[in-house]
Amino acid sequence: MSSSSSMESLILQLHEISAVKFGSFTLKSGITSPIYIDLRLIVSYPKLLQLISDTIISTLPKTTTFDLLCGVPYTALPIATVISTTTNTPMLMRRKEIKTYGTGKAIEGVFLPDQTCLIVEDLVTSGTSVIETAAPLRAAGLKVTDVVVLIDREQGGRENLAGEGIVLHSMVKLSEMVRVLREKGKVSEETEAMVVKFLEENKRVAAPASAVPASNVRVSFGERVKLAKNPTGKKLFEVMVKKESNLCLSADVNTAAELLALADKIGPEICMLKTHVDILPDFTPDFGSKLRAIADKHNFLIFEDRKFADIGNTVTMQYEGGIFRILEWADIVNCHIISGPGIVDGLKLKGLPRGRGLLLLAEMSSAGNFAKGDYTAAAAKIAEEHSDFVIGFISVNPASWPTGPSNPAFIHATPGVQLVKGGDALGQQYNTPNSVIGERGSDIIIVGRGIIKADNPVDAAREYRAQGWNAYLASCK
Ligand code: S5P
Repeated sequence: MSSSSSMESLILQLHEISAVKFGSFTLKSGITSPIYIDLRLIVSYPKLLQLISDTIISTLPKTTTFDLLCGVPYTALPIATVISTTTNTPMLMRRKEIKTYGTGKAIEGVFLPDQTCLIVEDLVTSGTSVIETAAPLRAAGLKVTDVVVLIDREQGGRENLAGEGIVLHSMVKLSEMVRVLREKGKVSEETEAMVVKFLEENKRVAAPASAVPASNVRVSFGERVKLAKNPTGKKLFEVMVKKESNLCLSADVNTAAELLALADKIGPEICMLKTHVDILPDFTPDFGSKLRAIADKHNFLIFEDRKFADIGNTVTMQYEGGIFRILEWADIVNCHIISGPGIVDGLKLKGLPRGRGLLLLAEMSSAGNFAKGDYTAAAAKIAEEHSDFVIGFISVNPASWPTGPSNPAFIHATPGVQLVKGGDALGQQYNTPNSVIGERGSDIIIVGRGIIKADNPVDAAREYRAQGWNAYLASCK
C-alpha cells in the first residue's frame, strides 16, 4: 500500500469507529467546532492502534533521532507504547499529578540527562499539553526537540510549539482529513466547507500564558549541572535531578543520636541535610563518618551551617581544626561576607583541594537583618570572582536582587520556609515553598521546624518535597 493510500485507509477507519464526528461541539477552549475528534476510542481497536503507530513511525523524517519516547497523558499513552514495542525504544511516562507519597516522581522510567526524548501526541490544537509534558522532561535534563502527532488541528499548535523550540511532525492535517472523507463520499461538500471556514476563522488558539513571567523562567537543574564549576555544586544539581528533590532538611535536633536517626529516616526525601554541629551535646569524633555513611546511602549532601564570619586566617583554622573538624565531613559550608573577600580566600585554601563548596550568606530570613542592597550585591560579586569554590547563596528573594537575574551556575538555598506564611517569637520569618521557589526565584527550600516538629516528620518531609518540586517544575519552561 502506498503511503497516501494507507493514510486514506487510516482516515476512513477513524471515521468508521466514530473517532471523527461532525455536528456542533464545544471544545475545551470554549469555541464551538463543527468537527470533533475523540481518539480515546482507539484502545478498543488494536489493529487500528498498530496502524496508527506504524504510520507515525514512517512519517517521521529519518533525520529526527531520539533515545526515548514519552506519550502525552492519557490518550497518546497506548500509541507511544505500541511505537515503543515496535521500534524497541524505551519509554517514559509523565505523571499528571505528582504523588505526595512513595517516590513522588514526575517522570517514571529510566533515563540519563542529555538523552533526547520524542513526545508522542494524538491531537494538537494549541500545543499546551505537549508543552506541559516537555517541561518536566526538560527539568530532568532531557532534550525535547520534536513531537509527533497523529492529527494537527491547524489552530496554532505548530507555531506555539516552535516558540518553545519544539518541531511538530503531524501525520495528517485536519483539512486533509476532511477532504479525504468528502472525496470518499463520507461527508458532504457543505460539511467540508463548514470545517474549512471554521479552521480559517480559528487559525490561532494561543497557548495559555505561562504562570511564570518570561524573565523568571529558570534554566533547569539538569542544564545547570554543566554550568557549575565546582564539583560539589555539580553534584548537588545532579542529586536534585536524580532524586527529584529540592528539599534541604535543617536537622536542628537536640542530640547527635537523634540527628543520625532522623537523617536515615528522611534521607530518601532530601537533596541536602543541614547541620549545626555545635548544638550537639553528645558530639564525638566519629559523628562525621557516621553521617557520611548515611549521606552516601541516601545520596544527599551534607551542609554544615557554620556561618563563618572572621578574617581569612582565622577561618582556615575554624574550618579544619577544633573538635568538630568540619572540613573532614561537610560537603558544603557557608560564610558571611562581613569581613570582606579574604574569608572566601581562607576557606577556599582548605576546601577547594578537597572539592568542597561554599555558600555565601547574601540575604537572611530574620526580621530587621542588614543583608540587603549593596551587601547582597557584594556577595554576588564575590561569588563571580570565586566561582571555582562558591556554589551559590543563602538567599531569600533572589528574583529581586539589585544585580539582576542570577548566574544559573549558582544555586540559591532559602531558609524560613513553612507550609503557611508566618514567623516565630525570635524574628524568624516564614514563606511557603511555592512563594520561595515560584515567586522569589530560589532553588532549594531549607526546612527545619516545619519538619522536625511535625507529628510525623517523614510525612511532613514528603509534603515539603512535593510542594518544592512542583513549584520548580511550574517555573521551568
Ligand atoms: O537567614 C537565615 C540563614 C539560615 S542558614 N535564616 C535561617 O533561619 N537559617 C537557618 O535555617 C537557621 O539557622 C536554622 O537552622 C534554619 C531554619 O530553621 P527553621 O526551624 O526556622 O525552619
